[in-house]
Amino acid sequence: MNKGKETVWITGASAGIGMETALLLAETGYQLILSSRRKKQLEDLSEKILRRYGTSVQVVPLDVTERKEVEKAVRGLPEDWAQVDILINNAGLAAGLDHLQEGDINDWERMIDTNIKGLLYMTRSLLPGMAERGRGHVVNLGSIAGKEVYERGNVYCATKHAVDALSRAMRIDLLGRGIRVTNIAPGLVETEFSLVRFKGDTRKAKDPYRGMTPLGGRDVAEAILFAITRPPHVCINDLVITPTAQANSFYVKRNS
Ligand code: 8X3
Repeated sequence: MNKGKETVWITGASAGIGMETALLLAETGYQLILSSRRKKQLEDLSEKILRRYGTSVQVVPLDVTERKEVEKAVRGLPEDWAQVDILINNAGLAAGLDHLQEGDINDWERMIDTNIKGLLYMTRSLLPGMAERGRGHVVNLGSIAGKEVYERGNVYCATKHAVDALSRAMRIDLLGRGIRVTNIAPGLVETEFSLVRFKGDTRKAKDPYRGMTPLGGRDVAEAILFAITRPPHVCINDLVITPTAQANSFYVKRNS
């Protein structure tokens, strides 16, 4: 399958789901703009893509929580890359797992700034171009935490509920503009996610995946590829993806 030269901008591309999506989409023939705060990792990924697939990507180091930086990055795209067909709002994180009354307000702000405001800054900057061209696709990385609320998930769950709500809102506001909006809601995916949530505590970070086979970033990347390769009249609204050993946020079958 070769989709030719559609341009895709992936945020949070330096690791996990973002990185796997970048590799899969490069292999499929998309032209990629890759963003993350981590310039070195992006450059390594860009070299790997060039080596493997002979495709050069546009590396845009960017903190999506910085509104002015986002606007400048979009304005500063080279002419050949300026028509972004698909935006994959992947940058996001969970920080902390505490009861609300003990929560760290800095954690809350990081999650709200990245998961909600960062997604909005990117989307607001790229949608006018898509609307003008009458075509485009926004893929938002939600979560099963955007479908249910679990103990200690409070603010993280709230941000992912916001992503879910914004995906639905975009589909309404963009109706008739030829722009598709897909919400991807994964369950347990083994990436840096847990290490970030538990602030580098490797023992705690392994616990959610204990005695079961979680999803990998590639599993989610494949679902994203499915959504963006549907014919233009088909919009995949919402994909909830869990490991077979997970029914929802509350039920996980473990071997030990
Ligand atoms: C990640 C899934 O279950 O850790 O968004 O909230 S979960």
